[in-house]
Amino acid sequence: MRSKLVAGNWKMHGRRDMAADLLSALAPHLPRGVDVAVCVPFPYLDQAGAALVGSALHLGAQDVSECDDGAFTGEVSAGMLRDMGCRYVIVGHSERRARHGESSQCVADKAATALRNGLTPIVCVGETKDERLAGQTESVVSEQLAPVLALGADRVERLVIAYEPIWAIGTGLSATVDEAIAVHSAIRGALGRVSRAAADRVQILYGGSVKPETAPALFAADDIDGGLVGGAALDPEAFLAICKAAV
Ligand code: G2H
Repeated sequence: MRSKLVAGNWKMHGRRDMAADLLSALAPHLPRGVDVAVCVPFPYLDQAGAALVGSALHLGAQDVSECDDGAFTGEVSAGMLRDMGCRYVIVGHSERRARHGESSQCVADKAATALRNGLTPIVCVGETKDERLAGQTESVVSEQLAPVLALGADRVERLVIAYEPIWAIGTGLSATVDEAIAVHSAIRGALGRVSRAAADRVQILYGGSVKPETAPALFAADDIDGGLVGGAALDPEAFLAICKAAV
């Protein structure tokens, strides 16, 4: 039986005070029975890591270099994220694929580097509105996942995957439960072709305008193992309600 995971993605929001306020509003009130993480901007990881010592709230980052140490100006290594106390790192968020031209192979390389350094990558996949309308959702997601699944059973079994339809991100328009289930079960099927353990163990999160009102029905589905939450993760009351919906 897989546990549920709710990860907040703060994106490029806030300043030092907001990070402190959010963490102190969340950490003491986490429900039991669900793993919860916050993926904070790089500059506040150290502050967050210190604030979360002894807390059940896990720390994550929003990106990582596929390279280890070296002359890579502006990049942040997986080893640095470990130093900051991170457990998770988001890779291949659509905002990075679109704005920074990250290919699916690059995303797989980032996932491999994260795993080698003891981090759990949250690998994001998802289709555009046009791709959905053209009936290409499953083929797009399958192509995005192919280099990740090629990492082999040993590594795939340690991933988290987030299905985030691009048309639902930050739009207030969530996928319906049935739309999400269809893609999640296709992903589960693809994991099963890697190994039985991958299909059993890998948590598949839904992301895209998750709200306290939509979370309960989404999280009740067998193949939806929690959420990757953007906008609502900036409101502690809403984020905690979403976490409770996963219990
Ligand atoms: C999707 C999600 C978090 P939001 O990007 O990864 O953001 O919940 O604001 O749609």
